[in-house]
Amino acid sequence: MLEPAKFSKPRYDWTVDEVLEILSAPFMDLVYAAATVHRMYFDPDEVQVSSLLSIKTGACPEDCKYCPQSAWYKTGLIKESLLAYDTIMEKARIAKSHGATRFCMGAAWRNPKERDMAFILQVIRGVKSLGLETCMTLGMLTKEQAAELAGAGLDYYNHNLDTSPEFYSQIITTRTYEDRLETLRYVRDAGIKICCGGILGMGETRRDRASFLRQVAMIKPHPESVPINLLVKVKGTPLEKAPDLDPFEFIRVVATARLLFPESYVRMSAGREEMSEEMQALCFLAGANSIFYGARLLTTHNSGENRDIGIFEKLGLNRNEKLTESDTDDLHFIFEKVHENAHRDNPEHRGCARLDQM
Ligand code: SAM
Ligand code: DTB
Ligand code: SF4
Repeated sequence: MLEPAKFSKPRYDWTVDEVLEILSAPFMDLVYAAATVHRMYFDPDEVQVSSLLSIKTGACPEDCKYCPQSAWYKTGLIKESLLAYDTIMEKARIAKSHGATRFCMGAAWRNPKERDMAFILQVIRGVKSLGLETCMTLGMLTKEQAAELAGAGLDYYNHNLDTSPEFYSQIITTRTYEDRLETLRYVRDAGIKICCGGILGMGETRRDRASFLRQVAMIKPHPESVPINLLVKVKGTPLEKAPDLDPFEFIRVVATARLLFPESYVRMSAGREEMSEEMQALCFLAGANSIFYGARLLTTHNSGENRDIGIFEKLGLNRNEKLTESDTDDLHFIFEKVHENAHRDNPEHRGCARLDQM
């Protein structure tokens, strides 16, 4: 039997075998222990809600085999240069007015260029002035860039280890695991909170999943936020035909993450569109307490907002929040409008396929 009290304090010295043992415990035992530990630090009826925006889309030089934004694969994605400041602010305002407390911005870069930094810092200050927490994911950083982001008040930096060190080279060859760890060190040293997790369902073994979790758990102190993504299989990427992951395996990883990271937010990140309501409920029970809310993730569909409201209502989550169905209809409409305008304003996008669909 897993003893919940053994997980009440963060540990940084787990071995892969120990994590594998937790991950492989009888399912009910594992979920019960995770739910118990969840209650030690969090209100189990509260789920943190973040909103995600791609501020620079596609044409990324990295070869991450899961990613629709990599320039190496033909995914039909329309690339977009950096969005305008006003467009980003408009989307942040909408996200806030509809219940998001954190605004996460992603750029399809290997790393930010020096010439882009002033703009990025302006965006951080602007979004923060709305009273939102800010999160960015821009790729690898130098020590100096991390300090600049911290100076502008960035709250979180998302940089995922993605998988185990053993499996990593089958997924990405253009940067190393150590590169990722180095950026995470710079982020932490600069005083920015870390959001660091990975992707499940890329063909990795259970041992890889244990080894990945252990790597994240060696970051001291633990990342404040641990996103667990289920691979979104995008046509044209090398992983488009990856075998489906058993939903119970995903829940096991969420529960194990809750046990290893008792004080951190564990986010059910990409892939919720493919998950049943019951599976998501089990993830919440097993300690997931953060989601992305909104029509889109970065470039792919998110789980529908109306569906999320339904799940929240059925489970009695966030009872004091103001997410209503009419709100989300507005939200969806406004998001589409903003996106359409962003396209029309950009000469490169006139006549592009996405405009025709709008
Ligand atoms: N380029 C930056 C980087 O890689 O750090 C930031 C953006 S990148 C899209 C952010 C994260 O999204 C990746 O680390 C990966 O974990 C996740 N991601 C990308 N494509 C995904 C997919 N198809 N399914 C699930 N997660 C994905
Ligand atoms: C994270 O771990 N997942 C988010 C966020 N961090 C930036 C991104 C998910 C991307 C899913 C594929 C897409 O929409 O392009
Ligand atoms: Fe580029 Fe990030 Fe996608 Fe990798 S995950 S291809 S670095 S956008």
